[in-house]
Amino acid sequence: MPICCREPGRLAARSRPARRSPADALLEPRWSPATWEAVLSRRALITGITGQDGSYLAEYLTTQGYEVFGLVRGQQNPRVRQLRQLLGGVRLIRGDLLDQGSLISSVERVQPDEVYNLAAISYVPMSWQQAELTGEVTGLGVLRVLEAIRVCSGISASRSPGRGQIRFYQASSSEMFGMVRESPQTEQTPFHPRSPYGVAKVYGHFLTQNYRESYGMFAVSGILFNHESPRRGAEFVTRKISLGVAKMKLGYERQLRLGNLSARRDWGFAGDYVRAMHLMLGQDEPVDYVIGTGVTHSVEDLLEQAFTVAGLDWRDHVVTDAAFIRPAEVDKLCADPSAARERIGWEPKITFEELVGMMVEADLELLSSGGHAEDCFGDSW
Ligand code: NDP
Ligand code: GDR
Repeated sequence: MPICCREPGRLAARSRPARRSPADALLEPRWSPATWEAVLSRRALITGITGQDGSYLAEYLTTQGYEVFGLVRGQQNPRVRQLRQLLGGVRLIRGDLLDQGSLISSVERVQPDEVYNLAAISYVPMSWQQAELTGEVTGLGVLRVLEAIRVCSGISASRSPGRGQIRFYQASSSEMFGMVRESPQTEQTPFHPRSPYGVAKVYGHFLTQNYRESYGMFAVSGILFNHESPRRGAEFVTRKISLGVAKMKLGYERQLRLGNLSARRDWGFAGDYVRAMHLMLGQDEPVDYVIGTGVTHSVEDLLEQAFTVAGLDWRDHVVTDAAFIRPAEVDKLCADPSAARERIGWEPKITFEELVGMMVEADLELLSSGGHAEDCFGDSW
């Protein structure tokens, strides 16, 4: 007998947030009337809530009237206190993508309408150092979340989900395109991943598709290109540069050591990209989309822009260091986001120049007030 964790009539029993005005609705993306009705009282479970995207998504869904639950791992996760203080409305649940039981009991307890799987080992160079762990978390972790949803929904090969099924979003990545076969990349571009991280993401991507096809689950993947913000981890190149510029402007450091300056990426603003995740789950049919700006820049362009914001010349400060060169590089990525624009009405609002300016200004402010790189996560909430 299938295990069914969803209480009948739960949605009706829950307290509903106030209805939004028609004027608010005009500002909203293209949702069907059925989606509008359903969204009035929704619960979302986010894995990776302590990460960059998790924080923006939690904020965004809260403004949309959702009850937001976040999965946090570890006994002493340093970000838990920040999360509790700064986004009090979000409820935290202990769980780990390495632990199937914890995911089943999380889904069982929360009984979400939507699950966003953002948790991953997401730093590409680390995936060569800890390839097996990356496979376990970034790859098999997707299987465990999908299984938790399947088991809790009582779905089997012979029993498809009915109305009110849990909708699932998987954080797929442009790293799956790797050594690109065509440019710009669309939903049809074949994958050729160049890192253990990229390979694990391809597994999660195809598994999500497979659960959709095998069990009729509403499971989609957003193939997101690089997106950044003042909350970005300090190990990623945009934040490494914005922090480096701030340190040099304030006289704390004189040199910034980087790897491949000719790599090109399609960089956008994380706050724009979480709207795309939500939109994808609000459609009538589960469809995967490429999400990016359609504009590509090199690391050198990024340096030029960031140092100029602070009135500095990057050539006076940047040193290339072989320690930051990867065993296999992804040379150039550029999205073709036209399907997302035409079918779900998603468009980015922040340009590359605005993004870089925002990051450099935020780090100048952070460091001049005595803060540290990690503080940005909480301070900007
Ligand atoms: P971050 O690296 O900022 O966040 C990763 C999150 O995963 C953290 O909350 C981390 O929690 C959590 N996590 C790591 N391991 C586990 C585990 N074993 N169990 C539970 N949680 C775990 O990533 P982003 O926010 O930038 O990205 C979100 C997702 O989108 C990731 O899957 C990433 O691969 C993907 N992606 C990101 C893009 C980008 O440009 N930002 C582009 C395309 C895809 P903890 O605090 O405990 O470490
Ligand atoms: P990426 O982002 O690998 O694209 O993955 P990252 O910012 O790490 O690198 C972008 C490009 O910059 C080059 N680079 C450097 N990168 C870092 N981190 N540090 C350096 O010193 C440096 N010098 C040059 C890199 O070689 C690379 O070409 C991000 C992550 O968020 C993934 O989780 C996500 O899936 C993809 O974006 C889309």
